[in-house]
Amino acid sequence: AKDGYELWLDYQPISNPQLRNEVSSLFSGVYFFGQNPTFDIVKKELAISGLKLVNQDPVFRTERLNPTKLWLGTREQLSQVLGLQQQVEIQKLDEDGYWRGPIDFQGNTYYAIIGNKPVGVLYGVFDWLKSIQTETFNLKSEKSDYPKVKLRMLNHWDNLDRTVERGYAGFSIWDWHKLPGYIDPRYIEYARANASLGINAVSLTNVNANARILTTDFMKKAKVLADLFRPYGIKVFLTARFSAPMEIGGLKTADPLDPEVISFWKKKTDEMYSFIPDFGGFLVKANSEGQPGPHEYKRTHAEGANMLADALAPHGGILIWRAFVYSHEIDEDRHKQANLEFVPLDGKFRDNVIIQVKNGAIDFQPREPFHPLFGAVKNTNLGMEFQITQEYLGQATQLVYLAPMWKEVLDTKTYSPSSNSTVAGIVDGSDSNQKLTLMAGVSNIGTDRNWTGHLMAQSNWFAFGRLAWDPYLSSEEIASEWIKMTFGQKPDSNAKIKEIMLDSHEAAVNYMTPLGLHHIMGRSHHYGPGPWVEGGRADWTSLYYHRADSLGIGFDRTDSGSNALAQYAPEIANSWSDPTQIPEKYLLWFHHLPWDYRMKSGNTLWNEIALHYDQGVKSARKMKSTWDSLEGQIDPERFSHISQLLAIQVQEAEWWRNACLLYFQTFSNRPFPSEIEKPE
Ligand code: GCW
Repeated sequence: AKDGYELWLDYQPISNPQLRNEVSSLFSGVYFFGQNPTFDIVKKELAISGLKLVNQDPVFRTERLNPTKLWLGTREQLSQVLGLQQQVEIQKLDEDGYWRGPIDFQGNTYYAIIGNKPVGVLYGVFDWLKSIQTETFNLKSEKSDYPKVKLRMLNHWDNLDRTVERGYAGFSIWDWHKLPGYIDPRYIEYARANASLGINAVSLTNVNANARILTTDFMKKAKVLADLFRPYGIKVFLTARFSAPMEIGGLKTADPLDPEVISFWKKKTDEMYSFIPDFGGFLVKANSEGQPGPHEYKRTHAEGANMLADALAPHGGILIWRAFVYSHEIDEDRHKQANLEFVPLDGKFRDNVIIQVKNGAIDFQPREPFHPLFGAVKNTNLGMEFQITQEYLGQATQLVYLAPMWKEVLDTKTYSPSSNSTVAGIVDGSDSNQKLTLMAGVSNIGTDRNWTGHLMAQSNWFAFGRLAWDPYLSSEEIASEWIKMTFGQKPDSNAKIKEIMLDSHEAAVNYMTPLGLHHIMGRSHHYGPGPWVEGGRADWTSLYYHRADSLGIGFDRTDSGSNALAQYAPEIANSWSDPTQIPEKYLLWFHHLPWDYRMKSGNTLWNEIALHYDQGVKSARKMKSTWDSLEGQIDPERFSHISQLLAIQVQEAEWWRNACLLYFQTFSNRPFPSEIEKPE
């Protein structure tokens, strides 16, 4: 049954006869120029794919010359058969890069897949298999590629008891209870899927961390996973709870400048490396949402982070410190807090520290302007944190393809450090010159048979991996790849699936939070509308964010309000301060405007809001009807799974529209435009 367990690695039989012949011939003579654990994995992948694609076991030869057809190895291993020029070209690719293409040698032509390191061979093989699945493989042409970002990382928010914070696909796949003795086969499938995208790092545990993960017993468990993942090129990171010295170390303080605390972390880190010699490092959430941190001891984020970074440095480890910090004491506008705390520390972090910044300043909203830290610091390594799990985007019930949302942020010009800089350029180092680069995605993976709850949410795991590899790919090409790899070569239905995916994010923004509205979801679960949520901590209420009153709606972040806009480069601050110049999709994020404010369309703001909500519902219905038109063209299991979920999505789009419009109408006191379906 097509239940989604195979992800995008469900190699469908090749029907194109020429392609089939070519691939079959390559599988008939495979030669590896060396041996190592990563090549063993490549062999396994060739065995799985050969059988499925061309119904043939690969033949592994011990002789490198004819009748061998497919050559695999590192640049160094192949040096005797490669021209000098070619070796230089391959060496120029990043250490994780690969080259594949035909090589003429002593009168014969071989197809070679070459990496600078064994993992590059693995990446090259996955790319080659993808080209077969997407029918773009050309035996005669060359292809080379390398990742633009160094650390391409999943962040699991998985607790040790297997619950998952903001997880909607079952329990955690890490069975800590049965580790280290029992190895769930799923660990391997997980590593394979990540390696197929080039993901090379995972943080296994929740950023709301439990100090027990740093005890010897748990290190032994984590070691098993690290050993399994190593040949796939994946490094393990763990979250470090800042108060661990008190909780598991018996100390009275966690002050980062205290010698006993320093020595606790040094010993813990050394112990970690005794189990996992290539341990990636720690990921830390500190002084945010009640998590412990250096501020308790009047120390800065830099003092906290550097202390841990120093413990990791002798082992080559990396310390990732999150910029998602907020507390009412710092500023009334939560939007400003990360910059207020981190900009003064620019240049004070060690070289092996990366500050991991969410894509926007509030919190993974359906649409956010980019985080103003990008461009505001010059001497600090910044990494991107995206959320793959759809906390604020219908969770695992709604189909929302997230690549367009991520691309919107990555492509935005920051105008700093230079006038051409973009967020992507800062993240990949091309505009920021930073060497240590990171893109992290908060995982949407769980024990559900299809991994992600909603089968279509697999595309978000996939898209994250692809963008971490290359932030300049387009949402559209990523969608095309994923659809072909997931549903096979069916041009008509694939075009429709792509249309659904590419429309889905704008649809969700329209029926949830159009025109810059944000954080108006139900309290704490963040599912469904809750613009009326009030009471308790101000920045956890909806009124704080939408500020609707009888005069108008929106959060004034210009200089007449919180002036968060001043945290952006002047080019942005100036144009976005003007409601007629700011892209209207961000309007109410930065401006409080009267209900009768005239939009570019000529409509009043109130009518425009209503039209957007209504458009969101219409788009959701269209997604559903387009999908339903595919009945009979998609296997019944996946057809029905997605069709049923889309039916819920339509209902929920109506729920969002009706709830928000009826609620906002109590302030606007205006009728709905006649074109829209009357909310009730
Ligand atoms: O998005 C919010 C979530 C919290 C999460 C926090 C964070 C891990 O609602 O569940 O906690 O962000 O990113 O730290």
